[in-house]
Formats: sequence, C-alpha cells, structure tokens
Amino acid sequence: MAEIQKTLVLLKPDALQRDLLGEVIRRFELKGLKIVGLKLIRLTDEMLTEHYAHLAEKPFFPSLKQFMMQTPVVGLVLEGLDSVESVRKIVGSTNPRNADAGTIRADLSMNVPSNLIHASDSPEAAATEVKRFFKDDELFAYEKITDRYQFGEGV
Ligand code: DAT
Ligand code: MG
Repeated sequence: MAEIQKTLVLLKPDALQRDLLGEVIRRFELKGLKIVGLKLIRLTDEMLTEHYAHLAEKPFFPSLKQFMMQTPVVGLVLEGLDSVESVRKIVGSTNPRNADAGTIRADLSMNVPSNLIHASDSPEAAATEVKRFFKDDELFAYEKITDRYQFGEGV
C-alpha cells in the first residue's frame, strides 16, 4: 500500500555553485512532491560525521566532509506518496556517469561527490534525517488545491 511519506533532500555545494538550485527544486515540484520544509543549512563536521557515518572508513571521507562544508546547502523536506523511493528514482545512482538518463544526476552532473543531491535511502533513514536537519516548527502541513491529484485516490 502506498503511504504518504516525508523524505530529506540536501542540495550540495556544487548545486549552489553551478546555479542549479532552482532547476533541481523545479524537478521535484513538477513530479508533484510537496515542499514541507526548506532552508539554508551550514553543515558542521559533527553533523557530517553523523550523517555520513556509513562512509567513515572510506578514504574519501575527509574530503567528502570538506566538500559539503564549502558553502551552505539547501535542506528540503518533500512529502508525497512513497516519496522516499520516488525521490531516489528521480535523483539517480550515486555515480552520475552510471545514472539512468532523465535522472537529475545523469542529466546535470558528471562526478562524485559533486552529484548535486543527497536523498534519504529508506523510510527509516528519512525519519532520522528529517529530524537531524529540521525542527518540528520548521515543517509545515498545508493544503494545496492539487493535492487531490497527487495524494490519496488521485481523482
Ligand atoms: P548516495 O548519495 O547515492 O546515497 P552514498 O550514501 O553511498 O550515496 O554516498 C554518499 C556520498 O558520498 C555520495 O553522494 C558521494 C560520496 N561518495 C560515494 N562514493 C564515493 C567515492 N567512491 N568517491 C568519492 N565520493 C564518494
Ligand atoms: Mg546515501
């Protein structure tokens, strides 16, 4: 059964530097995902050590953290039916050169770690990551007139 989920997205420093913030957000809007959280975040070494704990042993871990602190990142919380999986599909594989054409990473990027976006990879990770970056009062519940098409029965 499809369920309404929230998922966490970060637009990385390469998206900001390359003036792609609007383009990436536009793609999520076009899909019908609802923006329920949106802000600039200055990531710290501590936050990144927690966020990328699964990569702590990798040789590229220090440079990955440095990269993520080059500029503020944009934090987004996106809501929709099965939004965790939907967003991962739109974002594409980690290495943009292997990503399917039509995904954001394939269409707009060429390299790691500068693959433009972080997106939660499971409902459990999404719940943890939304809490990691957003306070309760930074999340918004509101109705859009298009909800009837993109949520629930779809009619
Ligand atoms: P994803 O971002 O697709 O969830 P991940 O969680 O495995 O991928 O890795 C997090 C980020 O770390 C990824 O977006 C880019 C960077 N990264 C992963 N593998 C890398 C590598 N071999 N060299 C450099 N950076 C890498
Ligand atoms: Mg990941």
